[in-house]
Amino acid sequence: MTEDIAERLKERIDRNSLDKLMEVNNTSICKFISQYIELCNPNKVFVCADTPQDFNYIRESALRSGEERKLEIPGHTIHFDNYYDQGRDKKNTGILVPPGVNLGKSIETKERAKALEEIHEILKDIMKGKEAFICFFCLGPIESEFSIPCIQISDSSCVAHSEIILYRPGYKEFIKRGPNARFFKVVHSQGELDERKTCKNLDKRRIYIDLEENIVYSTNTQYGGNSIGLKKLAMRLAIHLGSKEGWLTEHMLVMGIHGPKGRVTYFTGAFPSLCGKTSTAMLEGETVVGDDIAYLHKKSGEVRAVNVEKGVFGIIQGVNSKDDPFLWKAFHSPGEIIFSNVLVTPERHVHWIGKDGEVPPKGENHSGEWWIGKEDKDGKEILCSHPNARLTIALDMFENLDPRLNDPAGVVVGGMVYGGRDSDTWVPVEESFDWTHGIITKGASLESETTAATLGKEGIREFNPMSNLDFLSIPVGKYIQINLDFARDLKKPPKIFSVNYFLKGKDGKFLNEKTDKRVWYKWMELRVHNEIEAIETPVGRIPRYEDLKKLFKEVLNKNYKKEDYIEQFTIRISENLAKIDRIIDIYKTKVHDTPQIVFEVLEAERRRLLDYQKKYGHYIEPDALAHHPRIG
Ligand code: SPV
Ligand code: MN
Repeated sequence: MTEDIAERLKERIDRNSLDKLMEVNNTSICKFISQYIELCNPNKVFVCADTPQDFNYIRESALRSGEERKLEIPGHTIHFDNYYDQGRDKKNTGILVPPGVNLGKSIETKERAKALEEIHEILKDIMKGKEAFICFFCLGPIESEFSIPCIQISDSSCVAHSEIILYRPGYKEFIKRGPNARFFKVVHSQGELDERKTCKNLDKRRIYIDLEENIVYSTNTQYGGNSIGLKKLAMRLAIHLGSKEGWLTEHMLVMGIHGPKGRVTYFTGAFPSLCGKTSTAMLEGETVVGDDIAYLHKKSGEVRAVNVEKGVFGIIQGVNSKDDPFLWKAFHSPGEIIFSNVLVTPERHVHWIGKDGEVPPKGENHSGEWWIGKEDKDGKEILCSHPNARLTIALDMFENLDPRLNDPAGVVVGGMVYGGRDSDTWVPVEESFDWTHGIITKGASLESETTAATLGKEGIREFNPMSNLDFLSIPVGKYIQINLDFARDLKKPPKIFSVNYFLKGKDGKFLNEKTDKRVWYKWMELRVHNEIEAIETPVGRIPRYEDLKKLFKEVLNKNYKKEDYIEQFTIRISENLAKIDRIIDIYKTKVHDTPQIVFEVLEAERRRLLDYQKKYGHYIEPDALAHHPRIG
C-alpha cells in the first residue's frame, strides 16, 4: 500500500479499527475506505471484524443513537423510517451508464459521469459529526464458489445491524481471498435526521448503481430496500456480473418441498414484492433456505441455487397465527428482531395490519404519535402500520430452517415457480410444457398488480418479467435470452410452474385460502418426479381433481369440492388471449432487444388458445380436457 494512503487512514481511524482493516491486507479496500472517509467526513470510524464484541458494539450503537428502541421481548427492537420513505424509490434509483449504452425503457438509468458528480456532491461531509461503520460481508455461503464478498460503509448503525442479521460475516472471507479478490462495495448515508431519527432530506434521496466499479451509493434514505446495499442494490451488480460469467441472480425464494418417503425436492420461486414470497418460503410442512434472492449456477448438468442471504427482511402485514405459524412463533420468542414501521403501544408491544386481536387505540408508528382514525396531510387514513412494514430476522430463528442453508455447493433445483398478483387470468397452479415455454409464457410474461412495496399507486397491472424487472441492470431482452440459454441444454432442466394465489371469482372474492398453496407445492413436487398425471390445456398442464382432492385431505384435512376445483381451474380463454396481446405489445414497444423466439412461442400459444376456443368456447372447464389429445 502506498505510504500516503496508510498515513491518511491513520489520521481518521483509531488504532484498534485500523489494525482490523490492515489485517485484510487489500490495497484497493484501503483506497476505497480512505476516499469515502475523507469525502463523507465522519468524526469516528468503526471497523467490524465479525467478533461477538464487534457485533454487540453495532447493536448497542443502534440503541444509543436512537435509530432503534427496545421492545418488551428481549432482543426485539423497533425502528422507524420517514413517513415518505416507506418503499423502494424507483424514480431515484438508477443504473449508471456511459453515453450510448441503452438498457431499454423499463430500466431506470442515469448518465454515469453526471450522476457520479451529483452523488459525490451529496456525499460531501454527509457523515460529519457521526460514526461510520465499516463492515465486511459475504453474499452467499462462506467458502463457496457462488459467493461474492462485499464491503460497506454506512453511517447508520441500524443498517449495519440489519446487515449482520441478514448476511453472512465476510471479514475472514476477505482475508482468505487475498489482495486480488473481486468484491462489491457499498456507500450509504442516511443523511441528516430529525428528532424522530428519520431522514430529513428526502429530496436528496439517491440510489445509484455503478456497474463499472461494482459500487453502489445510497443517500438520504433509511427504508431497507433503498439502504441495505447488500440487498437489491448489490443484486443489480450481481445480475450484471453473472451475465458475463454465465450464472443467474434471481428474485427468488429457495425452499425444500417434502415429498413421499422423506424425499426433499428443492424449488425456487419468483414473486414480485408483497405477493406471498416470504409466506411461501415459510410454508408449514416444508423447509426454508431463503425468501428473497438466489444465485443460480449450472453444475454437472444440474441447476443449483444458494440463498444470497441468511435472514429475512420480510413483510409483516397480514402475518397471523393461523396462516404463518413459523413467523408467528419467532415473533413471540426472545431473540434478535428489528421491527420497522409497525405500531408500538405504550407498553412496548407491537401491532400491525392483519395481526390477530384488536388494534390498540393508540401508540406510535411511522407517522409519529398515532390513534385510530388519524389522517395524513392528504386526508388519507393512516392505518396502525405501513402496508410495507417489515421485520428483520435471522433464518436460524425459525424451526423450519432447511439444513442446507449454508451448503457451499447449493441445492439442486427441481422446480421453478413464477407467480404474481393476478385477479383474472392464470389458474392457481400450472406446469409449463418445457423450459423454453416456461421461461417465456410464465417467467417473461409475468404481470402483477402494484403493491405498497414501491412508492406510487397500488393495484395497477404491471409487467414484471421473472419478478426481477425492478432489479435488472442489463437489457430485458438480453436477460430473457440468458434465462432461455441457461438450462435449455440440460438433460433434465428444472420444471417450470406458474402459481396464482390471487385469482378471484365472479363475485370479486379470492377463490383460494392462503393455506391452499401448501397443496400446490406438494402437487408440483410429485410432478417433478413424474409421479402423477396432469391435464394438458392450451397454456400448460393442470392438476386432476382426484389428485388435488387427495392432497387437500392429506395436507390440510380439507374436503376439496369439485365445484371449487372447476371454478379455480377453468381455463379463461379470453383473459389469456388478452394477456398475450398485452405481453406481445410490451415486447414489441417497450423492449428493444426482444429475442425472436419470445414472439414465436407466444404466437403459438395464441393459436392454441384460438383453436380451443372454437371447439370449447371462452371458458373451458378442466373436465372437458381431461381426455383430450393436445391440439396444435
Ligand atoms: C422487495 O420489495 O422485493 C423486498 C424488500 O424484498 S426490498 O428490500 O425493499 O426490495
Ligand atoms: Mn424482494
